[in-house]
Amino acid sequence: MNSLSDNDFLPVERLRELQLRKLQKTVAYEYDRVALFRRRCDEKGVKPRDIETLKDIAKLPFMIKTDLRDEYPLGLTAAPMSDIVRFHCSSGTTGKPICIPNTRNDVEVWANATARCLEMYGLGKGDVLQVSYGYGLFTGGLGLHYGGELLGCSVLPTGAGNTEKQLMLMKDLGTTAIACTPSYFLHIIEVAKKLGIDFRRDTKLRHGIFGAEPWTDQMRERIETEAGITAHDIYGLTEVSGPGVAGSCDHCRGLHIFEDHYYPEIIDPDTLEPLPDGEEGELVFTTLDRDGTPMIRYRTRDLTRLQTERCACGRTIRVMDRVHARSDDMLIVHGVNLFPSQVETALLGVEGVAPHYQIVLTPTDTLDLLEIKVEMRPESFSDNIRELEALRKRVFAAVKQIIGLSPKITLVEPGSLPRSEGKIKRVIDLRRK
Ligand code: DLL
Repeated sequence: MNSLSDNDFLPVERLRELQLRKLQKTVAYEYDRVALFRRRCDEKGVKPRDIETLKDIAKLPFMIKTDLRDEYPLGLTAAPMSDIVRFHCSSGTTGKPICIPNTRNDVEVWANATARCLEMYGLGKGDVLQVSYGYGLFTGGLGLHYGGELLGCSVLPTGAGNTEKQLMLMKDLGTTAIACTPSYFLHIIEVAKKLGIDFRRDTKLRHGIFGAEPWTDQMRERIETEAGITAHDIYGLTEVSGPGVAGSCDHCRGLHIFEDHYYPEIIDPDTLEPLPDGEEGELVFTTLDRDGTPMIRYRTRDLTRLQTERCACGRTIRVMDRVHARSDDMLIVHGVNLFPSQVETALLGVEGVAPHYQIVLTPTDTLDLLEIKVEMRPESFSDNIRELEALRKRVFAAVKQIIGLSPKITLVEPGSLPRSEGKIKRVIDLRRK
């Protein structure tokens, strides 16, 4: 066994002991150094010494994104500024950004988790890893970069964008794995088609490492078939480091959480009570090895479940279901809950349309108007009105069956909806303006 991944296979009791030790240390460290955390603990009447078992974590207060915004830029920093080697920030959609300072140790712990994740996908020395996530304040680029180097891959730091050049380098340098958002990879597939590049014939690409946004199992199959690669899921968030908090494994198709570094809980988002493994709710993380900005019971807003079954790969670290939705992604339309990923699932079952879509919600005097713009595939784009109407009806029926609402379906020309090099924006909700 490779020493990098030893903690993936620890006997469960030893893993829990390790987690408890680290949790106690983190809570004491945070209590000593971060005023907001100390105040909230004092209000709840809990002291670091009250954490005697892992279950006692439930006594601690939660942290939420607003705390990071309110304390922007450095109010939650626990380490001295002289120990900070890097900042990452995430802009969010509204208001102030959040800023996460990392110490050298934080960067190393993060690289360790990301390298283990890549190793789980089957990568190693000899692989050329093209990192096409954005470099900079976003954690995608540098996170995969450091993990890839630690594992011994040859990293090709292209960053996002400039797709034709990406494809040229992919061919010339023999890229075997690409890391980017799934929506950007769909765009890369389109550009490759236009340039007459066949991934199987012209490249050595075998792995795609996709994350930073939700993507469905149907999308995964589509990508695997079109590019002839294995599509792996990678999950993470800026607040607790970045990519590599969890990654998919071929045996379970969920995501193993590197829980010696990131302790997971699932809570009921309404009552905030912890839920047992197996039940779906909001994912909460406590960082166990970070010094710059430790996060204690950070509410991610992501909805998932921790699986109860032991994975056939032998790893003892727990598995969560793939994240298809955030609680704040949920749209309420005519009183019905709608997640964008449901629309993606429906579209991927209809021949003749591409998985590029946009949901537009417009207020009217009566019911809000739900419109879904869907791109046709080049081969089904024609002037034949009857054929187009038949396609529109097929899309309508597939979407209605899954979401239970009757949207206005508008078919649009191939390539006409915006593409993204990073996270894609699928919803335009004009009701919120
Ligand atoms: O997206 C970190 C990352 C970079 C992950 C590259 C994977 C690959 P943030 O910008 O802070 O960080 O956004 C974090 O993105 O809470 C989820 O809602 C969503 N997310 C991230 N990975 C996945 C995934 C990066 N694999 C937020 N599936 C998270 C679904 C994901 N959602």
